[in-house]
Amino acid sequence: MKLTFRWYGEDDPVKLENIRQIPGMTGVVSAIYDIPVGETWPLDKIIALKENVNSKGLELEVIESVPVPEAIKLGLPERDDLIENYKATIRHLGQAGVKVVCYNFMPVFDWTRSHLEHELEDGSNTLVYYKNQVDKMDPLSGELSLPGWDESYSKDDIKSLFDAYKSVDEEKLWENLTYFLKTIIPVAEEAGVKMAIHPDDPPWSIFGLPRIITSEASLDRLINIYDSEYNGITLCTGSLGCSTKNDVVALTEKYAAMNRINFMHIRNVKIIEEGTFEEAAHMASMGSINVPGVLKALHKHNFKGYVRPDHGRMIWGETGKPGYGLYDRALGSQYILGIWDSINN
Ligand SMILES: [Mn+2]
Repeated sequence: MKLTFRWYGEDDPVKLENIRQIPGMTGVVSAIYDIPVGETWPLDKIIALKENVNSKGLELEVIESVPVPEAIKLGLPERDDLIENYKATIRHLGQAGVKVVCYNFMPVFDWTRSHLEHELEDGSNTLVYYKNQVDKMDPLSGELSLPGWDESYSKDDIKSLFDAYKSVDEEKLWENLTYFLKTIIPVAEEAGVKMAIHPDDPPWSIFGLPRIITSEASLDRLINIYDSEYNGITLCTGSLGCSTKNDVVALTEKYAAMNRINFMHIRNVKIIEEGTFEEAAHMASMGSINVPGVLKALHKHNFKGYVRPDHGRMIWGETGKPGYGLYDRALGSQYILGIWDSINN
């Protein structure tokens, strides 16, 4: 496996120089953040990003994410033009040597939590999802300030988005994903860029919006839409594993054997009860995820792909982007490498 670290560009308080000093780190996972969703990423901007990363001794072989515009998820008439732009972005990424693109197909909201700075017993801060609190939130009230959510949406924007999704149930969303993948994957194959869908986080419907990448059955359905290793998965242990319905070790074993895991996100969550969880340190005993079991499954199938420590807690007084501090993710990466080394030896 190749160990990587998510980096949010020059504005990230975590610097490339810091990441370079983490033992075993081969590269960063990043994106271009100043291009509006739906527009093609220019080749020269991608190359500039890559050269900057390479100049600090790190690789840039994974992009997370190239966002999928809502019009594609909704199946609106303008989707064909937007898919053309997406194809052009994939071609440019391939030309710049990018090997994997992580994306998701979640309507309106990306990952969702009730709090970003919940204090744990040891004084660290973590992201949590308390079902009773999220259930009380009303996105149409105009007062929703969902932590981490894109606040550039106005109250009117969100109302019209919710209206638009009234005619998109799960089956319709699957149709729109199928339409997207059948057009995109042949281009990804040509460009040498493996697509890796991120599961919905959390893996259940929120605010009445459809969510479809939530379980083994849905991952099976996804990979069968287009039979190619370029149509693969980001297996995120925390996103899938915050539901007791998903056995992440079994899922890793299954999709690694099929060569459909193009990217691994490894993190731990502590399930309080179904629908409520707290993110935890990577060490298995701190939460509900059998991280060593996941790594053993990858090792058994000779996994050569990219792995990154997913969210960490905020520790040692660090401030910054919730879930994406330096210290706890660095600790997590060493836990992952320690397990990997001990399996190897
Ligand atoms: Mn993830």
